[in-house]
Amino acid sequence: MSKVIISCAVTGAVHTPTMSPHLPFTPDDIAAQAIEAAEAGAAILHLHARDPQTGKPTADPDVFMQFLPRIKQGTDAIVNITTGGGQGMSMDERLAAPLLASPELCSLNMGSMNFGMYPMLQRYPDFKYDWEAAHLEASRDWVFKNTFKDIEEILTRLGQGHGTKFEFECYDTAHLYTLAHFLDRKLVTPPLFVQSIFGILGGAGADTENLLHAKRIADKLFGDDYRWSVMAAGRHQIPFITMGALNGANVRVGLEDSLYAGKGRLARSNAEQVSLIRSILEPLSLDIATPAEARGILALKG
Ligand code: KMH
Ligand code: ZN
Repeated sequence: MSKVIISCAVTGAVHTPTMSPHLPFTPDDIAAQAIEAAEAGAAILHLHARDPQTGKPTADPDVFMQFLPRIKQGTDAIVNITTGGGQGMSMDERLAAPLLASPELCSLNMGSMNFGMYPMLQRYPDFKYDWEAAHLEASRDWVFKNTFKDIEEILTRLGQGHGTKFEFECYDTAHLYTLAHFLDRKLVTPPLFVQSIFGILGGAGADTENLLHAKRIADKLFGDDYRWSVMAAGRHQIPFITMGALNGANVRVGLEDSLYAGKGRLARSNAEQVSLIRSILEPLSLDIATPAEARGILALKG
């Protein structure tokens, strides 16, 4: 059985500082938590940047450059930079840091969709920073835009231009068919790293049927040409990725996807979630891939 690659999505652009004191947002904290997550067993570090003063998601490449070199120096883990960015960011903004850093891996969202964060407003009556409530509220009328043209631009500029490979973010079965379309056009090269995502409002729900269906369709479309990974939002994170791993998937954890490490208990760090999934998978005889092994499995440029 192939080893399991653990990805860790360190901070993202969904959660806000009031939701957890452990959500890293300064360059120091992002670097420290990323390195600690790699030491705990994450082979891939998925990274967004945030304004160092307020924690608001930013696409500013200067901010990325305040933590990327430190992470590179402090770990051998694979760096994966977001191309999804956050609400209100243009394609040029979303591509600025990836084009500058030319990482081995970037996220690539496989379709436009609603991305609902506004239900979280009900749980947090008092926000520390002005932008937080507005950020959640704005998701009511925001389309996460990833058109065919956008996807093609990312594949051409980053993929062909820099040899970057992708974590293909598939929020529903339709996105697998879009990926198959780009495979037909030879704009993507196997092995494809397919991230099946469950539990985002606007995407497929966290139901076991969806997980199994995603695998069935991916098997049908890609055969041996893909490496599967699973992530799920909020409380679904650990149960869902465990089910995924038992069905042959790699897994993604991190505070981007869930702030918790157990029922009602905030994760104190990204590393805690990495250790938690390790402590579940290893007794099931699922071995964890090192960064070097993950590079081989995903055929990254290294
Ligand atoms: N926020 C996650 C559901 C990206 O950064 O491009 C998926 C993600 C997308 O990480
Ligand atoms: Zn992300």
